[in-house]
Amino acid sequence: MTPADQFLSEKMSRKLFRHSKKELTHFRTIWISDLHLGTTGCQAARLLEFLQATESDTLYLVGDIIDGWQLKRRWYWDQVHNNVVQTVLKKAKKGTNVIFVPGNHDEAVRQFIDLDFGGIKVRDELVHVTAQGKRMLVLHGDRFDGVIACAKWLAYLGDNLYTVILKFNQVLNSWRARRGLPYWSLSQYLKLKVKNAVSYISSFEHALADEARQRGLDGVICGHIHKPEIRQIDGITYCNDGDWVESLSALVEDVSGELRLVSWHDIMLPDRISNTIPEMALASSVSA
Ligand SMILES: [Mn+2]
Repeated sequence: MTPADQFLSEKMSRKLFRHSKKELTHFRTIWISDLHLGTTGCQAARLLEFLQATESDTLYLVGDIIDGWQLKRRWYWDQVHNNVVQTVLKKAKKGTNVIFVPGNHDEAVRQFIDLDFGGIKVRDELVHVTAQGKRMLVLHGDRFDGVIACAKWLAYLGDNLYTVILKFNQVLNSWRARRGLPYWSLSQYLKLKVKNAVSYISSFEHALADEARQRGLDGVICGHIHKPEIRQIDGITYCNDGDWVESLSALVEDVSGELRLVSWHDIMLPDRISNTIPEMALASSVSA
């Protein structure tokens, strides 16, 4: 456990004390996805706080829960990751209807579709009916990636990586110049890709809304692109529950059937102002 983890878990114990049983925030339904447990990117301590401070009749795990792709390359698993899994199992045991819709990073679980274990139902996709009678398609969303899938990762380029790319660009072009080749801007190329990433997000959202429309449903609930969102697309309600790497967000349905996004801040620090879900960091220096 790193000092940072230690700090978070101590903070968590204090929060748990504050969120004694009757203070649990109750929702009819909670959707979370893209936890990426098994990677250092997963904000497991905050996720655990969220899970322990909330309760729901139904909890949907909308894919990319355990990152099998990353775990194959590099094992990262600590006590907090264990606690997250145990907390979910305990919820299932205590009567929460837990439904796991696998994503592309936990596609190994897809062989268990339609099976139940430890009280958790594994389903490929399903229709959730809200308390207002709205019929919502629930699925991870990777099926709609299409050929432009890789472009989205460029949207996550941070400033540091951008700096590295600029340096690499210089080296590359001095090499090209020595060979009499014309200047070719890698950074220009990547900027174009990031613009494509923006249009990727938009086309992803439209593709999912279209799918719901074609099936005669009222809306769709998905994850995958790590961009929390609720919006109307041509009369279809598009919801994305975000992720637990950057946005620390969940989609929730209250008892009256209203859907909304909540962040870790909203639940754990409701008295603080900074409770807005951050826009996905489309590193301004890159996209500008
Ligand atoms: Mn995914």
